Amino acid sequence: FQTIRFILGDQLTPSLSSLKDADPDRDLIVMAEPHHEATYVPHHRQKIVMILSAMRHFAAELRDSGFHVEYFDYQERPTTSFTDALKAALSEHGIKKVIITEPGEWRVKHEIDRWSEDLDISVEMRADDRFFAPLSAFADFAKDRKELRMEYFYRGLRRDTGILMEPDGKPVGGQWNFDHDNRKSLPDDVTPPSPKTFAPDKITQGLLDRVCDDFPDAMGDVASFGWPVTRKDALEALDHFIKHRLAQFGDYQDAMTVKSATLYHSLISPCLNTGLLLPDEVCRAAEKSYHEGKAPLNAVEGFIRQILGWREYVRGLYWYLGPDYGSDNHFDAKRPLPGFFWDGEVPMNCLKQAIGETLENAYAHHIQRLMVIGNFSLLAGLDPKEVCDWYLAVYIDAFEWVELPNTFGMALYADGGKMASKPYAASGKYIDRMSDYCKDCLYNPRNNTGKDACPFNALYWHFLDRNADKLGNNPRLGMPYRNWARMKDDKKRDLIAQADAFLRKLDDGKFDDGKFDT
Ligand code: FAD
Ligand code: DLZ
Ligand code: SF4
Repeated sequence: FQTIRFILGDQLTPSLSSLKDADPDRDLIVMAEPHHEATYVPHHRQKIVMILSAMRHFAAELRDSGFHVEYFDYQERPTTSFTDALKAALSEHGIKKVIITEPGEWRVKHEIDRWSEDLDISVEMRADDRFFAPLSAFADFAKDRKELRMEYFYRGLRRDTGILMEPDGKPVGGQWNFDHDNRKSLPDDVTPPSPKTFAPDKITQGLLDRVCDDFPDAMGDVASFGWPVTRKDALEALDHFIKHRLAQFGDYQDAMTVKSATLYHSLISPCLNTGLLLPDEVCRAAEKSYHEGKAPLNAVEGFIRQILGWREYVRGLYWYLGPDYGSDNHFDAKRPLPGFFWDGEVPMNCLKQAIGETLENAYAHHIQRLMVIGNFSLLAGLDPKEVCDWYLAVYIDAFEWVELPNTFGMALYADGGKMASKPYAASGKYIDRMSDYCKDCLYNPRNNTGKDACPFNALYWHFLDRNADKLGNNPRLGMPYRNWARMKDDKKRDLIAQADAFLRKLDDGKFDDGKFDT
């Protein structure tokens, strides 16, 4: 063999740039399950199983198409790092050249950047073209702009791709954004259909049987595992979503309910992020459903906006802002992550539901991630690094390029507004409006102080008050700051005391019976 084609665990795409001109006679495929990749955060067990199973299936498919694959699995051929695996393959086959597609995080990129010098080989790193926009497009967009907002990047990509565009260059339906239609709570008599799940095959079951013993520091339950692990599964999952869920996706996009952990969401993020599905085919399938009259525009635009808009935008932002993005701490938030993030034992029902479902399924939908867990972390002043590491560990779809901007930038505003124009801070009244969580909670979302007051309410004002120097001039927060200024002093004092009492209990680890005195 003349060249190694090194394939990473989130690069499971036959049309990958590093595979484009690969020849089974000349090129050796190398894939690895290094110890470090499974342990740099205590990943959810379902995440480890999904990635390793999908990798093993992909390797088998490459072998079926004639390639020789050197596969360093963690059981039979254990390695510590990608470098370690590459070294073994290089010396076994006497090869001096490696081709690889750029990885999904700075940490791995820095590791690969050392290969040429440290191993005395030639390394060709190719662009990852499985996105709509090359990285240079984001740099062009960012040039001369004061604010890097998603909406304008998204509109540019709508024009470039023609997705949901009229021939005259106008957006289909005459408007770019249907968000105002997409904020319904779920009516009592509506029950979302179950998502498509996939019974574990032999490869997946073998991993499920071993994961608890072999990765003792990993977290989360394995019982509910039903994730796609092959391209075939992924296409079925997409088809099922388009047929059975897309039409309601828009209406209930921001809703939360104890009745369903997934509502009408697509659950395709792990497939997109590992390369089992490509964003273009997903958006085109949704667009087709609209043109065939099977799903309304608010649903289809809302769904496409997540992929062509948010997903492309956060990827551009991650690479544009450089490897130090994630080291700021705009609000100087220092509170350690409470223990209930790891066991879901918390009396606040919204957190119990969102964290509990996360631990059970390695999944929570966007509004749970943003407006329940993220909102709590923001208001309670949790340390951004600890929060980001938690998100990177627990979600089936968590790779740093997408996890970090969402958590650090969008949910925590720890970047001081590089991503979001204001913090996504909200009181319990928002959660009550968008969910049925409060009905079964010890607390009352309408009360701000007193024993049964929803903790989010006082925390919301505490957050605004303690950060008034950093947020007071933000025009998008004019209204709440005016309300705060108009409030009577004794009411303000009560709210601050209520929040302080809650935070003291949190710090003392006593937040387990759900009762506290002001
Ligand atoms: P759907 O609601 O069906 O959306 C369709 C697709 O759109 C998703 O599969 C995803 O690929 C894309 N998408 C939606 N929202 C976003 C977004 N904000 N950024 C990027 N892509 C988006 N998404 C990840 O893929 N990995 C993460 O690690 C991740 N961490 C997050 C952390 C926080 C704090 C927040 C608020 C959001 C995070 N998201 C992350 C975005 C979003 O919550 C998930 O993509 C979504 O919940 C995945 O479920 P789904 O496939 O059912 O999504
Ligand atoms: C997250 C992860 C895990 C758990 N395991 C592997 C693995 O065994 N092999 C692999 O190539 N990648 C794995 N990954 C993904 C990497 O940590 C990392 O996010 C990607 O390589 C970035 O492109
Ligand atoms: Fe969450 Fe407050 Fe509602 Fe309880 S009352 S579920 S803590 S928002």
